[in-house]
Amino acid sequence: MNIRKDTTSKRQMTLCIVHQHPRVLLGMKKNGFGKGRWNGFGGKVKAGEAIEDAAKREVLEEAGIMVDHLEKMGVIDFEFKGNPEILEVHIFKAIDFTGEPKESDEMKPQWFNIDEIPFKEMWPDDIFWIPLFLKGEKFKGKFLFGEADVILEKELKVVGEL
Ligand code: 6U4
Repeated sequence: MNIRKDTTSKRQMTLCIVHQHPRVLLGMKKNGFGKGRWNGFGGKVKAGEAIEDAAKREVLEEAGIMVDHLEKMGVIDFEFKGNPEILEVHIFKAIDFTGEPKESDEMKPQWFNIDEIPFKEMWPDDIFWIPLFLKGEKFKGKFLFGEADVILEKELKVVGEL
């Protein structure tokens, strides 16, 4: 008998960008995955946790602020060649928050004008989907990364609903 073994698995992650037009709040990742890059706030969804709750928890842990209402803007699968784990990243927009952004062990928050987003110091996929995010469009996508985080394959489409 030939049993096919599917070795890929998906891990749910969150990513939240606070957008108070014309500025966005990003954080410089100080350690771990994506270190040295500006990014939204987020991380792994814990077992049994709702994705939106995970997004709020991560924003509080990493930026020290409480976001109340989140809008899901996109879902992107990130695959790294040779790694069977696919990151299913759920991207949220927050407008209002309480508290003052403050540096944590993981992230250093900073406001950027939307004309000055530091794409060169961000994940290379961000330049494709952040413009959609800023326009309020919802999107779905998939990126395959190779050596040195070079994009080998890219799929991105605007969707009516997620
Ligand atoms: P911990 O749990 O702290 O060990 P770590 O491995 O540091 O986790 P984590 O949890 O901070 O990672 O999550 C990584 C963050 O990076 C998530 O918010 C998802 C996000 N992310 C991953 N790939 C990305 C990509 N290609 N583009 C992007 N964000 C990405 O903009």
